Amino acid sequence: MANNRTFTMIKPDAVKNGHIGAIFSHINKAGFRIVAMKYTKLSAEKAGEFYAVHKERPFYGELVEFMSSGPIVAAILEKDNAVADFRTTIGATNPSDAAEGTIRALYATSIGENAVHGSDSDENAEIESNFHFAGTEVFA
Ligand code: 3AN
Repeated sequence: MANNRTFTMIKPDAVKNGHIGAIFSHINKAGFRIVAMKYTKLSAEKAGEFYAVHKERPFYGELVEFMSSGPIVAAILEKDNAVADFRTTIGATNPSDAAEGTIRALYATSIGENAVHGSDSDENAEIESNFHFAGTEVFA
C-alpha cells in the first residue's frame, strides 16, 4: 500500500457510547477520505489474530476480550502521509496523555478502551486493511 492509506477501527467503547458519527466527522475534517467501511463484530478468535503482535503483553487477554465485546466500525482512510497524520489525529494510546482536541482526548475512556485504532506503519496498514477488506471493493 502506498503511503496515502491507513486503517482504522472505531472500537466497541466508542460505538456503545454513540460516537461513530462524531468520530468520522472529526476524521473527515482532518482531511481523510473514507475509501472502505464496514460495521461488524470481531469474534474472540479474530480479535486475537488481529492483535497477535501483542500476544506476550500482559494486557493481551483483556484487549481481545474488549475488542470482541461489541460491534466495531472498520475503515480504510486516504490522505497524503496517512499513517503518521492519522496517529496525530487520534492522539496518544493513553487518553490522559493524548493532546487536546485529538480523538482519544475527546472520546476515549481509558488506555484499554481508547475509542479508535490507527495503523502504526504502511506495512501494517496494508495487512490490517486486508484482514478486514480482502475480497471487498475499495473505492479510489
Ligand atoms: P496504539 O493503539 O496507540 O498503537 P499499542 O499498539 O501500544 O497502541 O496497543 C494496542 C492496543 O492495546 C491499544 N489501542 C490499547 O487498546 C491496548 N493497550 C495498550 N496498552 C495497554 C495497557 N497498558 N493496558 C490495557 N490495554 C492496553
